[in-house]
Amino acid sequence: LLKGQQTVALIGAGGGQPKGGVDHGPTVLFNEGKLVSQIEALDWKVEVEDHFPEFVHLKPNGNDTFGILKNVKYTSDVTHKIHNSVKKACEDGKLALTIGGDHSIAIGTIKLGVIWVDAHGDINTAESTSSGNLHGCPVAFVSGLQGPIPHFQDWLKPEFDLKRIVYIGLRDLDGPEKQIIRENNIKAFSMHEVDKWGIGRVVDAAIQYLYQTTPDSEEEPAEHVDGLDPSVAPATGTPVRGGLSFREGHYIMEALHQTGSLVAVDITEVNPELGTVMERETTISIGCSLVRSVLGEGLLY
Ligand code: 6HN
Repeated sequence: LLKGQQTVALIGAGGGQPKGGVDHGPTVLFNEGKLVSQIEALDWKVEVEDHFPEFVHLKPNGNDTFGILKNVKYTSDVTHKIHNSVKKACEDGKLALTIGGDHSIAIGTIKLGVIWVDAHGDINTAESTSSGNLHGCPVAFVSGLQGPIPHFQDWLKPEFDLKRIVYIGLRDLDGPEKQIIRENNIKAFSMHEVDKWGIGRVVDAAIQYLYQTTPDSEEEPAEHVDGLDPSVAPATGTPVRGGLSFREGHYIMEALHQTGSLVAVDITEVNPELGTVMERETTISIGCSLVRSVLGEGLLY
C-alpha cells in the first residue's frame, strides 16, 4: 500500500456478461459478508460507492450487441463509471477496491501495472471470442489489441502497455488467446509454473518483472475469484479445476500488501446465485478474506 493511504474507496460494480447473479457480488459481500466493518476493524476508513443499484435494472436483454459481442453499451456505461471512480480515488490517495461484478469491469479499472490472477486470459477480441461475452475481453480492450468498439470508443483510451501485465494461475485459455499471449510476449505464470516453482517464487518473479517494466513502481493486482480452485471458491460463473489453493490465493494478496506499491485491487466473479447454500457462503467468505489479506491481515510485520 502506498505510504499515507488511510482510506479504502470501496467501489461496487455490476458486470457485462449476460448470465445473472454475478451482479449481486458487491451487495452480498457488503451486506452478508460485512465487508465494510471487516475493513474498518483493520484500521482503515471506508468510503462506499456502490454503482450496482443504479445500473442493475438497466441490464439489456438481447438488443445491445455489436457483432458477436453482447451488452456493449451497458458494459461501456458501467465500466466508464467505475473508471472515473477508480481514477478519482487514486488521485485522492485512497486505495481503490473494486468489487465486481464480472471481469469486464477491468476495462474501467486497469492502471499502471497489473498482476492478473485468473484461470482465464480475458484477452479475446471481437474476432477471437467464441462466446461474445465481454468478461473474456477486457485485456484486449484496454491495450488496443481490440480496435474501436461503439460506446467504448467515446471514452476509453486503449493505452495499457502489455509489458505491464503478469498473469498468475492460467489454466483455461482459448486457442486464439494462447496465440495472442505468445505473439505479444506477455508474461504469464500458468498453474504449471505454480506447481513447478511454488507460489512464493512465482509471486516474487511477477513483482520483480513489474518493477522492471513499470518504472513508476506502482502496481495494481486484480484477483479474480475463479483464479482459485472451485473447491475453495465454488460460486463463480466459469469455474476451472486445478486452480490456486486457499493459501496460495491469500499468499498472493499478502505479498502484494508487502510491496508497499498498491494503488487498486479488484475482486471479481463472485456469483451468489450459483451453487449450494454452503458453496455460496464459502465463496462470499473467501471474497472478504482476500480483501482482508491484501490490507495486511495475517502478516506479523
Ligand atoms: N471470466 N475465454 C472464455 C470467453 O468466453 O471468452 C471464458 C472467459 C471467462 C471470463 O470468467 O471472467
